[in-house]
Amino acid sequence: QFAKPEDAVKYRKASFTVMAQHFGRIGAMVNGRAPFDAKAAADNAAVVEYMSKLPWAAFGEGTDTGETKARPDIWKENDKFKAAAQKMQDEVAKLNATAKGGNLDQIKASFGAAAQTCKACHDEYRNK
Ligand code: ASC
Repeated sequence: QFAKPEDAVKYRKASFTVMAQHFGRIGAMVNGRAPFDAKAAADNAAVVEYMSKLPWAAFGEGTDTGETKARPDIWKENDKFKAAAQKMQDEVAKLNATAKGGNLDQIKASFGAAAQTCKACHDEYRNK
């Protein structure tokens, strides 16, 4: 799938970067740093949901190398890591569904739940 481990590392970082960018645009609206625009929120949530599916294939065996903050526990307790990744994807899918409804209070709640799954995985599996 990836020619070199470094390619996998680059790919997963790139996909997280795009996801975080679009998640952050929703965050700005949710936190009042940007005006609420229901269409923009829904468009961004759709990108986030799509991107949330991509990084995981790039955490294969042997990709614990080079310029990465990924902690070895990802591979030592891979089932637990995969479950955490799935939880994020589930919450992000809910955020996307909520965003389609256009209700800011509901989007706030879904955004918070999704952000919590980002943080849980970072606390457990990402080096500072
Ligand atoms: C973001 C982003 C994350 C999460 C995390 C939530 O916008 O880039 O990694 O939210 O900060 O706690």
